Amino acid sequence: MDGDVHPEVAATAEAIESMETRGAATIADAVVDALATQATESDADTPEALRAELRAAARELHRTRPTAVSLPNALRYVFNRLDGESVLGLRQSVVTAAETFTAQLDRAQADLGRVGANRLRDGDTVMTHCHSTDVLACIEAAVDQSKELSAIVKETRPRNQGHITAGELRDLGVPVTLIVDSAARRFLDEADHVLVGADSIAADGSVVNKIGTSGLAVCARQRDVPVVTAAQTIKLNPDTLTGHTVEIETRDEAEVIDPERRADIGEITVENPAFDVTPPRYVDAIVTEHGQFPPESIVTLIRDLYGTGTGAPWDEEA
Ligand code: RUB
Repeated sequence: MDGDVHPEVAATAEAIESMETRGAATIADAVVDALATQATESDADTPEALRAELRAAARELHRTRPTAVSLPNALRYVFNRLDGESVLGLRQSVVTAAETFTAQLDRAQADLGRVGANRLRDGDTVMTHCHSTDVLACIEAAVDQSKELSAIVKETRPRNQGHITAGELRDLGVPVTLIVDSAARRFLDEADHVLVGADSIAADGSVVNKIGTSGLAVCARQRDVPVVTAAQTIKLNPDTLTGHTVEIETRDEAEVIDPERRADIGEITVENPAFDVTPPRYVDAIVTEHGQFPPESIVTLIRDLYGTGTGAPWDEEA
């Protein structure tokens, strides 16, 4: 029988569900913290009872954003390290795993940034799509190395996250040219790199990222502009090793068109997929905290980091 879920775990789940806690790394961090709280605050008097509580807590957390790959990756990290014949030992294994995970996460973006910065030369122009903190980390590291860069920033309809990117690049002192998405091909001739983030990376090296990434990548390939994806390894999707596909979230159609305007137009269908899939042949490199990889070789990194066993250990009775 499953044990009680600590109120802080429930609060964390609620914050992720409402997107108050958002972003791959932030979600992952919150999830391992919540498991550590469950372990340390538990009244369980046997290891079996504590394991049941941890599974219940993980299920509560997992149901919030089942398609955010960093969430199950963080849960698996802790569950794969559960160890101990006593309550005390088991509790300590959760706390140690959570601390190690968080410490790795804190280092990952800075390490990734330095790898990505090595690709950028003084005087280069990068084209960006959407808003990715991993991409910004690469540019920031290059700026720290005294490289002068400029940026062409796609506004990224429908939510215009390009505006956030533009502001953050200006804070770094990088000159920014903001363009509408449909001007991307026109401006690719002035770009030395296309730099995008990822929400998820599949075992075949496909990159799931903000809608419009794949069209940009195809145009960039036609123009011989290298496409680089900056993605911490918590974005790697081990489920895709076993043939699972990545679910693409769709968002409210009101993001695309104002409901009144839509009513004026008459009977139409509006689609608003949040992400698209860029096949590996259009991606030159995936930059991670472990180095840069051709997309076709990312499967090896996924196996090294996550093993071949995926599944959901929090659903098991053992
Ligand atoms: C954001 C988006 C970003 C990735 C990577 O889309 O597609 O490129 O999430 O971001 P949305 P990061 O704003 O709709 O979530 O590098 O910060 O993890």
